[in-house]
Amino acid sequence: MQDASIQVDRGQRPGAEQDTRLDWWRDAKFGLFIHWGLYAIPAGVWRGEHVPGIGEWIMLRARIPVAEYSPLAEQFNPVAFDARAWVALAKAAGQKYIVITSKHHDGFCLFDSAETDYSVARGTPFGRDVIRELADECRRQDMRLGFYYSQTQDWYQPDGDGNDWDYDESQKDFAAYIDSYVKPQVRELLTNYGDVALIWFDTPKGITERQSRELLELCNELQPDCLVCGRLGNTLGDYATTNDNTIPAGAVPGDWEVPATMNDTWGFKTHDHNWKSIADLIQKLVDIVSKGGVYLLNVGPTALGEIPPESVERLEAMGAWLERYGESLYGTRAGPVQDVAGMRTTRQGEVVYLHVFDWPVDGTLVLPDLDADTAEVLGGGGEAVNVVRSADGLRLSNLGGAPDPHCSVIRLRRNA
Ligand code: FHN
Repeated sequence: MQDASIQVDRGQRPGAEQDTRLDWWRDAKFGLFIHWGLYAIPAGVWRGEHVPGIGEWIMLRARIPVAEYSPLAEQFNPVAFDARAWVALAKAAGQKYIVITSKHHDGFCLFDSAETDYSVARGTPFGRDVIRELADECRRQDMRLGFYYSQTQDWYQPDGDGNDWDYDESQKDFAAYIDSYVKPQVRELLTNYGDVALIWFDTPKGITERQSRELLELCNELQPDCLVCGRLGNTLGDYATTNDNTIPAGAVPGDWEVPATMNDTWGFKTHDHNWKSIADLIQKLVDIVSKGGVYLLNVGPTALGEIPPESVERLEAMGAWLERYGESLYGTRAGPVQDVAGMRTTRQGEVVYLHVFDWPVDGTLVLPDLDADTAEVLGGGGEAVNVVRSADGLRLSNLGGAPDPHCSVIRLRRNA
C-alpha cells in the first residue's frame, strides 16, 4: 500500500525498483545532510528580531530584499570550516553518504560557478570552493558525496521562482532561468568535482515535465551512475522522498528516503534548542530502516563553519550504536512483520533482526507472527535464549538485562 506521506510529485519513476545503480544507497541506510549558506550568519535573527520558521528561509520569511541579503556574502568567512573533520564526523556516525547544499533557495552557491559571482569562491572574503574541498576529502576518506540543488526556487536570480518582493512574477522567464542558468550549473557540478553520488533537487513546484526530464537526461548523460532524488519533480527521480521529518506508518515498497532535522531547522538558528534525544534518533533510524527506507539526517553548521556540538554529540552516539549493531541495519530490507508488539524488525536473507526499544524487565518477550528456531541477544551476556513456539506466538525467555539503553537487538534464525 502506498503511504500518503510519499508524495507523488516527490516520487520514483516506474521501474526504478529494479535499477541496480541504487544498490549502494539501498544498503547505506544512513546519510548526512548539510544545510549551509549565508543564512547561517543571521541564524534566524533579522534586525534584532527573531524570524520564526526554518533558518534557511529567513530571506523569504522576512522578505529581505536582495540588496540587503546578498551583502551577507561580504561577511561570510568560515575560518573554522574543516572538510576533513566534517567527513570524519559522518564516518564516525556510521553514515555512508553526504548531501550538501550546493545552492539553496537563497541562490548563494557553495561552489565556484562561472555562471555567477554570488558564491563562496568568488563573492566572499573566504574565497575557497567549499564543494571542492569536501569532494576531495570525501574521496580521501572513501565517502560518497551528493549535491542538494534548488532547481526551481532561486530568490537571487531575477527569473528564478519564489522572490516576489524584488521581482515581478509576471515578468519572469522561468524557462530561460532553467536553460541558461540551472542547466549550466548542473553541468558544472557534474563535471568539475569527480564522481557525484546523487543530485538532491528540491521543491519542484511548477517545473514542467519537460524541464524535469531534460535535467534528468543531463544528469544521466554527464554521470550515468549519479542518482537523482525524486524532488526533481514530475515523478522522474530514481527514488522517492517523504515529506520532511515524516516517517510512514508502515512498510512502503520501492526506494525512499526520510530527510530529517535534529532540531526544528535545517540551516543554523541560534533560537532553536529543540534537540531530539539520542534515543529518539536511534529509534527513528531503526524505525525507518525496518519499513524499507533510508534516513538522511541534517546538520546546520554555524557561520564560522562549526557543526553545532549538540549535533556532534548525537551523531557520535548514533555511530557508537551502529558500531555495535550495524549488522542489523546496513544491507537489510524491511522486516517481515511491522511494529510487532511495539518492536521493529529488519531482514537480511534468512536472518531476522528484532529491535527492542523497551527491554522486558522479566527477560521474556512474546512475538506474534514471528517464527525462529534460535535467538541471540547481540552484545548480550552470552546466555542461551529459550525459544518456544506458543499459541500466542514465539516466546523468548532468559534474555538477561538490556544490552543497550536505547535499542537492543536480537538475531533470529530458522534452522535450514
Ligand atoms: O524548502 C526546503 C527546506 O529549506 C529544506 O531544504 C528541506 C529539506 O528537505 N526541503 C525543502 C522543504 O521541503
